[in-house]
Amino acid sequence: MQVKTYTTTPYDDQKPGTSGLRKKVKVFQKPGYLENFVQSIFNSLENFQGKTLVLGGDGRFFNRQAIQIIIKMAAANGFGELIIGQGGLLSTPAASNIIRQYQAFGGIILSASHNPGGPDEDFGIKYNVSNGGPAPEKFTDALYQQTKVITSYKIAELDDVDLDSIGEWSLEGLKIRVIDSVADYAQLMAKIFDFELIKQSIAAGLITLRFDAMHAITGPYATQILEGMLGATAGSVFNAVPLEDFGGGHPDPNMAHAHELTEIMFGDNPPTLGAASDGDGDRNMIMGANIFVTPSDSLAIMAANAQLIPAYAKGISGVARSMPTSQAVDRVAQALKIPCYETPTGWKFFGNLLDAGKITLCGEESFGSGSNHVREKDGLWAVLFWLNLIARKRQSIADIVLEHWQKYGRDIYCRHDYEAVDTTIANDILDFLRSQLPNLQGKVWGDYVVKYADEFSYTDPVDHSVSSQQGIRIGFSNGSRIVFRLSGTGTIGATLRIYLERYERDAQSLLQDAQVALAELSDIAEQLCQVKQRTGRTEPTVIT
Ligand code: VG1
Ligand code: CO
Repeated sequence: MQVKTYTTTPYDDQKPGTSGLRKKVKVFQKPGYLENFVQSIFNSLENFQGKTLVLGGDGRFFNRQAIQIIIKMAAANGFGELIIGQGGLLSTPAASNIIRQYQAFGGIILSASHNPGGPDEDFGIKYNVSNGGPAPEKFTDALYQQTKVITSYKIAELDDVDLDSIGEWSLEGLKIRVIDSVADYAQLMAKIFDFELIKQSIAAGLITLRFDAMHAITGPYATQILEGMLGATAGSVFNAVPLEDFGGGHPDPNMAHAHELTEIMFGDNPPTLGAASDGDGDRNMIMGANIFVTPSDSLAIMAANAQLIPAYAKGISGVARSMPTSQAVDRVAQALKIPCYETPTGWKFFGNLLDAGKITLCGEESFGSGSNHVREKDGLWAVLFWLNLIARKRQSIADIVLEHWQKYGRDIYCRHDYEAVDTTIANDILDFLRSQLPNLQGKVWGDYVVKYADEFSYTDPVDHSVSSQQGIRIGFSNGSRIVFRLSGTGTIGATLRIYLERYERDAQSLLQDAQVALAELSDIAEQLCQVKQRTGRTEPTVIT
């Protein structure tokens, strides 16, 4: 194999964020930019000669070009086998499954997830390790160091690979397999859930559904599973064809961006279940007729009912949630007498807990939930979980949620995002918040008395690694919380996320409107961080 070595100079902005490196496509197209990062990944790895690498992406603009480059670099660096999703497509959970199922050394996933795609929008790349999960911080830190000192990268002189034909080829000692992107994942889902029961319920007209694939990667997966295997009416899955620019939208499953679905679910004759997923298929939004289930509640309800799902029928060992996620699942864990872990934001922090068997289910407020079946969050898995649940319980989603609140109380929850804030202003806001922490305890605003105020730091219970500065937490004596943190996935300026949460036990007040119920906390948050005052904005960019 002819290998060429190119000299290069480092870029200083290749620090991976919450989920890999995300930049504008134009940045990734700069000479050597993608190559530097990929070579730095390989430079951070050891003992991968002759081993297998999985490759796939969410199909956004630049996916195909990037895959061809990575194939040649992986070959030049000594991988022995590449497993690639047909068309260069793999959803993030499917890629995680392929790494595990084929016992690959690791995988490179090309995605900027919920960020928009297209020539002027975002691209992303991340490395997953052999358990199928995102590389831990120790690895991404080492990788960042590599990007700062890189001097050359290697490319094998090979022809482009035909990504569209399923099959196996040998190219000068390198094995290349292009596989069906959906088949293995669909089989895994059929093993976890009671497909027969869901199918019967759909056939009997007890369950109707709509799934908004948002022109992103889950289109083919959802069509094959929901319509093909489970018999949902043709057209139940809409916006089902993946487009390089996601049809110009944000492929982010929340009521702000999945408005088509939201209109259906709050319109006349809504189906039993409405759901949407994101750019790379790892997020989910669950809706019932006239109701939106917050991701934090969804996780809690899944944990409380897990024994109704075949794969979890013997019980769950524990649960975990990211720190800003509401405490709803904590209450379930307490009732089930199982541990509940609080981790920093990002799926990479769940990997060790899952590997060690300490948890079975985990989730984040940002529309992510998952289990030990893979090492990524999994959008369609959550949809199938809810389908299985309503088929078993024969209840509407609204009834399931209300029953849950009646038993555990409701953690009324909402997130306010201020996007594209000037980076200096955003950092000043965080510094300003930090400066107040020592003096906040005992401070009173009406019914809200500050119980604790700190900056979240996490010690991994398995490898004891410490991750500090993971968000500012203000906890109140009535169980309410405000959390502030800066996003690690944005590509323009900084995004300030404010997470608001209030616990309600009173049966008469369970059905309140979240915005109304959280108005006072929102005012307190503004007094604490002054984002409106400092940016001149009058409201958040997105409320989810
Ligand atoms: C966001 C979410 C976080 C999620 C991450 C990746 O990160 O808040 O919960 O794990 O996106 O999700 P941040 O740093 O912007 O808050 V995805 O679907 O982009 O892979
Ligand atoms: Co995603």
